[in-house]
Amino acid sequence: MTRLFKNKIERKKGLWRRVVDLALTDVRVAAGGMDHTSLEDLEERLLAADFGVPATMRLVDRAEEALRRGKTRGASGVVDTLRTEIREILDGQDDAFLRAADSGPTVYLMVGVNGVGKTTSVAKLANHLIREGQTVMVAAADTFRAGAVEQLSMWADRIGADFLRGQQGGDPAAVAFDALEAAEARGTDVLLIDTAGRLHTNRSLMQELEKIDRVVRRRISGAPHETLMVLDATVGQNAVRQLEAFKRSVDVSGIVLAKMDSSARGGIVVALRQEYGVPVKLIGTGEGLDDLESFDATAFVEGVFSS
Ligand SMILES: Nc1nc2c(ncn2[C@@H]2O[C@H](COP(=O)(O)OP(=O)(O)OP(=O)(O)O)[C@@H](O)[C@H]2O)c(=O)[nH]1
Ligand SMILES: [Mg+2]
Repeated sequence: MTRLFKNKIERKKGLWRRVVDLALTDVRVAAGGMDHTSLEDLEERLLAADFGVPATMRLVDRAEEALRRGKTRGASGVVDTLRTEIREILDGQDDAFLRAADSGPTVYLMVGVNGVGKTTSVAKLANHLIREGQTVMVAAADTFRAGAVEQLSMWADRIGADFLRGQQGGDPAAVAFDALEAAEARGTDVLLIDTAGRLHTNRSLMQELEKIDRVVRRRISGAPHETLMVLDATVGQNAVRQLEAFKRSVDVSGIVLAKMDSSARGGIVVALRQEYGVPVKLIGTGEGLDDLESFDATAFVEGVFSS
């Protein structure tokens, strides 16, 4: 498997500062003022920052253990322990890259619940790839919501992507199939398939998604090269439940964490990885085309505990 991104998506200056200030100041403050009596405080703040119960337990246990054994000397020791532990949770995260096909079109499937930012993320990613010199087709396999096809069509016009239109009310799996055929025929480098938002509790819509996935798998071996689940960073632990449910239907390979600009709880990145092993690959930092950045685990960990 070759890698698709030639360059890392540029991180905007100050983003990590913002993530840390918004999301993790409390955690940093708690860790910085750590002594034997404030483990509970640290635990509360980790939970509030959306680290989730398993990651929080793991981090608090380690901090406690380190304090008990006297391995660490007060605050800076705890900070070091937490930094190491979070880095370990995020380890192996190949943040900057998405998988690409060795030959033929690379296919990415974008999935998620309603309104999380799928279509916007498709546009942002397509825009980035076009700027890198790739030819890109976007397919509107959201035939359900009125206006969804037009929304993507407008983005495609604006960024210069090929566009494959689905019929309103038509079978989204058929749209995906047509798009695969067209991308192959035209020698397109990357095909991005946008899907309708669906609640993970709606069995028939999840079956529809499974069908789209099946069609893609049958038509092109190795595809989809990434199944990207878009999650809204502002919904907290709900995002973890959504991932859990979608993983039962499709093989989610990476996460696009949208709306990170409005989230006050960056620990969700750690929770998703700790609980389901799925890496956050991209983050959305606004509504504009340029508001997409690659997730950098090292910068994240440094950011969490730098002062
Ligand atoms: N602040 C912010 N807003 C975002 C981001 N990504 C998307 N949005 C906004 O979220 C809203 C929904 O975005 P869409 O891309 O239409 O979401 P969707 O998942 O395709 O929605 P459905 O197709 O209806 O399920 C829009 O108003 C977007 O501008 C982001 O990273 N930050
Ligand atoms: Mg959409």
